[in-house]
Amino acid sequence: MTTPLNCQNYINGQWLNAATENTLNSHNPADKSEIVATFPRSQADDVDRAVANARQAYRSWRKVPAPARAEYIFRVGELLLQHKEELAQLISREMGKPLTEARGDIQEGIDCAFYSAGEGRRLFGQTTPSEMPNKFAMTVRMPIGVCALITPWNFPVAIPCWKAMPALVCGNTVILKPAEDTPACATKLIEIFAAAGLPPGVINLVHGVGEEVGKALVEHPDIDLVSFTGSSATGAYVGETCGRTHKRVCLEMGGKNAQVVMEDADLELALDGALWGAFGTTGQRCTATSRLILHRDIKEKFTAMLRERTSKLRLGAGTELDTEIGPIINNRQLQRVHEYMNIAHEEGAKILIGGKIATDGQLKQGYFFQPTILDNVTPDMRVAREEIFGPVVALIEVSTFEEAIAILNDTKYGLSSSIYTRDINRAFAAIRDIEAGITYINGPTIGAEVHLPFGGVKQTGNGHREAGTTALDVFTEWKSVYVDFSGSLQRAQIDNRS
Ligand code: UN1
Repeated sequence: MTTPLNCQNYINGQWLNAATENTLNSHNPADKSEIVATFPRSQADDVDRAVANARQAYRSWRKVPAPARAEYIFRVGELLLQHKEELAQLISREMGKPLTEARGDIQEGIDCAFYSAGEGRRLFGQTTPSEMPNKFAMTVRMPIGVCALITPWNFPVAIPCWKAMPALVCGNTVILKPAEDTPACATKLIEIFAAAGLPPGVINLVHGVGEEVGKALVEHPDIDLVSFTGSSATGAYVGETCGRTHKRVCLEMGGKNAQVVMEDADLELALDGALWGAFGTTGQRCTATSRLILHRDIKEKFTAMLRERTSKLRLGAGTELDTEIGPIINNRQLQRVHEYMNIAHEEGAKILIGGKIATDGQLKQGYFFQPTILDNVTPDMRVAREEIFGPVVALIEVSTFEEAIAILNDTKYGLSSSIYTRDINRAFAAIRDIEAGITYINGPTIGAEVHLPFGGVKQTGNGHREAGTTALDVFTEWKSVYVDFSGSLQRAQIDNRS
């Protein structure tokens, strides 16, 4: 057992304890007796200090040429590559995901670094003709100011990266408030940003709990933008508060993603997709496959195939090489997932496999839940409507393509979606008719790439998209610029009309 990492806040280029000196611990979810890190339980005073420094730093950072700002982010990408293995070990230990997935988490951060940094030499605006003679018109992107980034534990490196990197390249300064479950991952990540030489105050880290640090940031009068990924309930509070206090806000919230398997699908391929989509990262992705919508002609066969493969999945600590399914992040989440089994049972669904807290051998040291398939699920059941965020997939039978799409869309969320079919016409009809921010054809619901927009429709988001060039729309505002070189007053809409 390694000694716990002593995490601190990072404010104005300095590592500091919280003003009150109160601390909290993070644990290894595969072995609850192991404390991974101790971190400050910061309060509003610490937030004030971070905001004041980020504001001060913003005054000069916004004037650093964007290609020069991007140089720092290229360096962060190189450092992440160098430290990939040790960071992956830490992610597996603190968050629980298997090492291969932990490497993927960091790789997503690396991809984001190189992609966002490339934007330093683009950040394109437009030029357009003026309606008046001897007048020039263009648009430029302007940074927004001080951004609060509130991030979840499930992608402790990728998500902070895909928020912070474009924010910084665009000329904003940032304060990261990471999830309470993964403070060590956030600390190591910010150490890397610091090692890249970013000027003091440009990136800051304030540890603590949502109700204290998150709240203080969201309500702070000197924060200009909040970017939040997390639950819909918290997102509603963040959105409401930002509306009241006139902040820019980008929200990424829940999902109830479905994979459709039509009767003409390649069933082996659909099976690989379903297993990865439903049980990858122990179902703890916003993009996880939570519903499998199966055509009745293949339902029985596919269900048997799925059950067989599910029964062979190996649970264990993420740090062990043969682990396929890691633990659930904490006891609260474990109990929540478990509670859904009662709900499923009461509503008439059948637990085909799994459904229990896993306690065999070493597993009882951690928060493990058996990969679970719920059968006989109907679209009105809670297990078909609510985000569970665990290794649980609900099977819903349909008779037609139209019914499949209608059920897929019958949710308040709209993040990711998938359909397996060999029929090109159905594939394109699905692309047109599915209500989601992401649609995969013959691929699982998880696995978004950083250069495409990421986000969802309906109650999953608030109209923004992170990643891709759309991240620039989150972290900049447009300015329209008119340059009149005629030397006289020219009244638009008037002087050019008779
Ligand atoms: C999330 O779960 O919030 O598409 C992010 C995916 C990953 C990102 C998931 N690239 O599954």
